[in-house]
Amino acid sequence: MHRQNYYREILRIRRVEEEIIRLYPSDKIMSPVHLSIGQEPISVGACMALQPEDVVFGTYRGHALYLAKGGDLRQMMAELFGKVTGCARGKGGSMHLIDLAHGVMGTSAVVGTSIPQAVGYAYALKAQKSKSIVVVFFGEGAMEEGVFYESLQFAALKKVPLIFICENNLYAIHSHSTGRHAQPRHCDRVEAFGIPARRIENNDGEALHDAVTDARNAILKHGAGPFFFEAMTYRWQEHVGPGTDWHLGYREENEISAWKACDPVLKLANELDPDILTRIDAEIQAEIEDAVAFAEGSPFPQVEELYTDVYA
Ligand SMILES: Cc1ncc(C[n+]2csc(CCOP(=O)(O)OP(=O)(O)O)c2C)c(N)n1
Repeated sequence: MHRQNYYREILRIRRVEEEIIRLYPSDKIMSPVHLSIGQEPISVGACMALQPEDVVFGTYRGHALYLAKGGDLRQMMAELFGKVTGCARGKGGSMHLIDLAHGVMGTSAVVGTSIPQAVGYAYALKAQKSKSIVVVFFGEGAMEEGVFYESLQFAALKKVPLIFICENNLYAIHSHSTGRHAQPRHCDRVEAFGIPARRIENNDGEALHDAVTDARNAILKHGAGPFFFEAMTYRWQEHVGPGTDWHLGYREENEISAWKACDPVLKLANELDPDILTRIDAEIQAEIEDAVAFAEGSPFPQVEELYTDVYA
């Protein structure tokens, strides 16, 4: 894995979300935001193991995934601003990002819903004997949905070219995972369906990258699949919104220090040449300024568009 690119991709997503935090009080961003700061290594590590023709499905906490898979930053920013140039023509907001040209098939506000869609897509790829795979990302909260188990069952039965990635950030809104699962060993439960499952500790995007690379090879060369990875990670901000939530009392601020200690941004910054770091920072800053200016300068959708792309 190219570590400089890994660093750059993570930093880019973090700077974009820091800009969202900065802009949020201005009310220019027209939708709720579920920030992924802290969790970026998971999307980046996994997506760096994919090819452009592979596709991903995600959740409302989807900025990192959208950007890591190559989603267009201008269109994402315009979508957050509710502008017609946004990736969902300004009607979806932060929770409904999509960029078909780059294999981002969509993100959804409803917990668990993109999982069966990903299985169906992978089933279609298999029928077409395609040389690409599907990766679906979801939180550990989605593992409480019945549809998750139906999806495992069908995906395992049909051996679809799919990788399930559970981003386990320990919390669903304000409740800890241990208070929600009688059997907390998620991988054991998944293995019971006949799906190889592995837990990856410490927000380790590089280990996830290698695991996804191997899984992808096994799928495409040997018809293996599906696979499941539980990637342990941690959300630094509040569940929804631009702030932090330590004051709510459901988690302690000192819990974050261990996660910050394994944050690749700090770790890799110490390893890379300072001149390269400065250049990367400047390039990212310029790209973000351009995307915000694009969003600001774009029009809102016309009233006539209200019912277009509405199916019922
Ligand atoms: C079907 C459904 N049930 C409940 C909700 C409300 N809800 C929104 S986010 C969330 C927590 C999900 O937690 P997790 O899957 O762990 O993802 P995270 O937010 O931690 O990324 C819940 C229950 C919803 N959006 N959809």
